[in-house]
Amino acid sequence: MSTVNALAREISAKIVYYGPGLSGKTTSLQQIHASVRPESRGQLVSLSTEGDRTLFFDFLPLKSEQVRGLTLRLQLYTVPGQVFYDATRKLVLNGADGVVFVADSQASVLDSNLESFANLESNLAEMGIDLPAFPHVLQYNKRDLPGVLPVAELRRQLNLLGAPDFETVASRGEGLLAALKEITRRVVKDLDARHPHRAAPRQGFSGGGSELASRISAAAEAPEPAAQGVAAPAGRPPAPRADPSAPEAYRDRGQLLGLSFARMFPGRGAALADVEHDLRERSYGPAARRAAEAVAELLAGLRVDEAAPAARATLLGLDGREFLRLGRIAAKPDAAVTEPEALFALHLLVAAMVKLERI
Ligand SMILES: Nc1nc2c(ncn2[C@@H]2O[C@H](COP(=O)(O)OP(=O)(O)OP(=O)(O)O)[C@@H](O)[C@H]2O)c(=O)[nH]1
Ligand SMILES: [Mg+2]
Repeated sequence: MSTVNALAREISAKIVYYGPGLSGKTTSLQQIHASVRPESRGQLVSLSTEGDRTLFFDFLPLKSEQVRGLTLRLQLYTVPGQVFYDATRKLVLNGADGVVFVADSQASVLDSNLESFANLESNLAEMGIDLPAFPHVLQYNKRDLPGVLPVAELRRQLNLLGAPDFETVASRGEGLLAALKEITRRVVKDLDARHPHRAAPRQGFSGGGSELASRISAAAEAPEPAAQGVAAPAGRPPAPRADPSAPEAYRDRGQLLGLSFARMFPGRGAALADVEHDLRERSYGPAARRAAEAVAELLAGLRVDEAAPAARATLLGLDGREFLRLGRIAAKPDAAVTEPEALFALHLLVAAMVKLERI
């Protein structure tokens, strides 16, 4: 799930590599890892594999420095392609901001590609997401093998929505960064459309100031495909995606079961309810970032001359050290944020709201 953390001035987005078994998803992440500078990448983590086969997922965090002080963090995941791991695929897909579908170009596996693409569509639909309006691109992989299907045929069979598509040879790293660059562009544009009041991170990409983006551009050997009529993601309403399978109590975040600080602030507790929702879902990283973002917004709304957020926090009566700690927690990678830290973030948001009420 994408988040904007105004406090740490960073945006984080999740991109999932989806496709049938052995199509080259893990290889794609391995080669991306190998071709990005060490400063811009984290460790490639492969959770539970059996030989070549992914049993859970691979994870690769990437970071890009932005010109105007905004950092873009990408979290790349792969799903296990084998048909019987559908529950795991759903878990990994949950909260994705964009998908790279990795098809195997060999004629003998066309049916597996079609089955996997249909599986992607239905799993997204279960999460309340409509693929035509969701950022996605395709890789036609293994172009180095003899006798693969022509691209026109793959396009006709798999790319009915006219998404950007790329010929790739994942094992040699060819075409991967072009595909990654395009999905990133689409995800950021989509995020922009859903949070129009936020700072636009696209500047880093178009201006060439982003380390990752410029490396991606430099290494992108395939020309960008002509516009193929994908429905503009900007058409999606700026609302959080609903999960129709979620229990009723969670669907409406204002109606959380049990204890909720959000009820202290009738009509103004939406952000707080979102943090509490994340905590209940054990999404501690997003909870902490959301809380930090909400605190930053509260501080930004203070009518005082003081510009620095830390100074504003102190003026509001927040503990300066606690405020700094919140920033540090929110800047951590999702997986590193613990429950006590996320609860601390919630505490600080509640404290800020309580203090603001007294002004
Ligand atoms: N010739 C060729 N082989 C490739 C290419 N990409 C991947 N492979 C090989 O295909 C096999 C499967 O690749 P993986 O990346 O493990 O496939 P996967 O999609 O992660 O598979 P699952 O984890 O089972 O879903 C490996 O032996 C790779 O070396 C390619 O572009 N060309
Ligand atoms: Mg794999």
